[in-house]
Amino acid sequence: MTVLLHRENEPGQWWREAVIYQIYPRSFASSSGPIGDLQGVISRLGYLQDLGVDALWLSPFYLSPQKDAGYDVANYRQVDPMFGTNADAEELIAKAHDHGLKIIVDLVPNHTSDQHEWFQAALADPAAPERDLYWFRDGKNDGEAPPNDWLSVFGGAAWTRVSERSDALGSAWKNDPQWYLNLFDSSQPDLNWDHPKVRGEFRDILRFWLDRGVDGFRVDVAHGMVKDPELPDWQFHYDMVSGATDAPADIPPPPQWNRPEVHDIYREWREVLDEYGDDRAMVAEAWVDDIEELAKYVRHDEMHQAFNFDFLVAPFDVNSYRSTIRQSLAAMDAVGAPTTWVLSNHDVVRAVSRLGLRKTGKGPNGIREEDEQPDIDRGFHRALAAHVLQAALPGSAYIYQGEELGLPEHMALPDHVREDPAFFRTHGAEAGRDGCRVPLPWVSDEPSYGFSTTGESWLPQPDSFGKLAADQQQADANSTLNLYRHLFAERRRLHMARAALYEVDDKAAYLHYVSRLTGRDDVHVILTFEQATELPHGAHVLVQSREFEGGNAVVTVPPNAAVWYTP
Ligand code: TEU
Repeated sequence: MTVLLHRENEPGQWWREAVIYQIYPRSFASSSGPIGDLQGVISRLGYLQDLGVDALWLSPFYLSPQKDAGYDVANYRQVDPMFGTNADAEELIAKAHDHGLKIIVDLVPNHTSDQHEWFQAALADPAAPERDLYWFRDGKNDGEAPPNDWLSVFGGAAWTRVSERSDALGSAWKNDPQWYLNLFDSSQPDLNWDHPKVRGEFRDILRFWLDRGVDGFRVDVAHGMVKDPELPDWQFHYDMVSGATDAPADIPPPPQWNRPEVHDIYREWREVLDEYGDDRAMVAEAWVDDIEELAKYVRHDEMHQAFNFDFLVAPFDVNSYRSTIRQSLAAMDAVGAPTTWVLSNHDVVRAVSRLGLRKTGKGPNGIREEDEQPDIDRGFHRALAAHVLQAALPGSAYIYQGEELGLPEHMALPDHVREDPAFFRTHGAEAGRDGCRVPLPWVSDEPSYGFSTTGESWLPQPDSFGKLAADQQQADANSTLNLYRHLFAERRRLHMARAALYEVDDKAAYLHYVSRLTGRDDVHVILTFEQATELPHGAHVLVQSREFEGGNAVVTVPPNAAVWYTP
């Protein structure tokens, strides 16, 4: 039985079909010392163009004390000297465009850094009007206890007592009864989005970067910005990644996550973007618990895309993948938005390692030597297969830097080099995200594998990076890198992103789809799981995630593999 899951689209705006490559600037390439920078990115634009991606999303490069690797912004209009200058950012935007690449920058509106001038003014004086721009509240029990019981995503309480800060320099600070809200680290105070000044400031920040030519924004914690102003207690378990909660059904929804009022903000922003035409886009990072809720973020007058984390967290099994793909397409089609397909980012264990664990799905927050070690061979094959499927699906595909090299997670980082606040705030119970943020290997026989010109790297790289370095893979026709290049070239040539998608045989132990587009032959896409399957006689293979025998009468696709073919 064949079922239509998604109709063919007319050619549309770039973001409806793009492969978007995430650059984590600290770890991509460095023209200087141990930390990556914008000139490093500029030096590798040719590589990215050759890879065949359409757009780059850069994690934050703004002025920041780097308490959360730049997701703690002290000045939204200034490039941190660690990454370069504003002139470098403008050069990057222009040169990326010359290479045919769009640029998406990260926007972190839920919180600022504690070094932001607003927060510094708020700390300095309990009567400062800047306190209203954040969530300062008197503590309970004469200031001894936090205003409510909320927990930080990174561990511990979500409130910090002003008087405990050594830098709260106002004359009255020692007696300051107030606490401030930080849903993430204490260095990341949450902004008060009910305040018109906050709203106005971010509209201006959007314009600032739009005027410099960026093609869009990735919006951090897009589901967190509005809080119930009553700040009621709420301490049920809420998994930030899956959005799942164990709160009983009769409990009110979370007072801090996914409040309906967030959508008003995105409508305002959409008006700003629309002033610049219909080619600039916003993508929501919103960890919400069902895809219909996610679809609300991409209604016609809100954002353009939302990260599809259901795909990322789906266990690697046929039923989970099948239902996630169906539901994702249905939910996004219902609001006219492209579906996105996300497998990795800078917050989760790399796909090669994650998919090699006994239990697949979202995976742990980091892997250490004493933890279960993945079967890297199996994880590698599954990661390639999942990406080959991903590139075939209609909509927009996200790829995290280094996935195209088949990089594993660094699973032996010594604790003393870790920087993720989640590691510290959980007192080491979670390893945290440093293992997926290790600087990329470019040249196998250079110090830091060619990551930096000085040979330094802010995190140590595992030995396995040597043979995975880009220069080795470039030279090897059968490398992972060349597979990805071929994959993206075929996706583009065959317009897979705008084709109709049919599901064939919803009972099989493997996935089987047909991509259909007026004017070209049907492309069949198969993803196997535990069992091998055979292709029909005479099938012409276009893309395969791993080597298997072709040309014989019977072509067998092994387990954990994906293939595109024409019958
Ligand atoms: O992440 C949102 C988020 O809450 C999770 O991805 C979280 O970081 C994860 O559960 C691990 O603890 C965004 C950014 O992607 C992330 O890098 C930032 O740390 C976070 O917001 C705060 O800005």
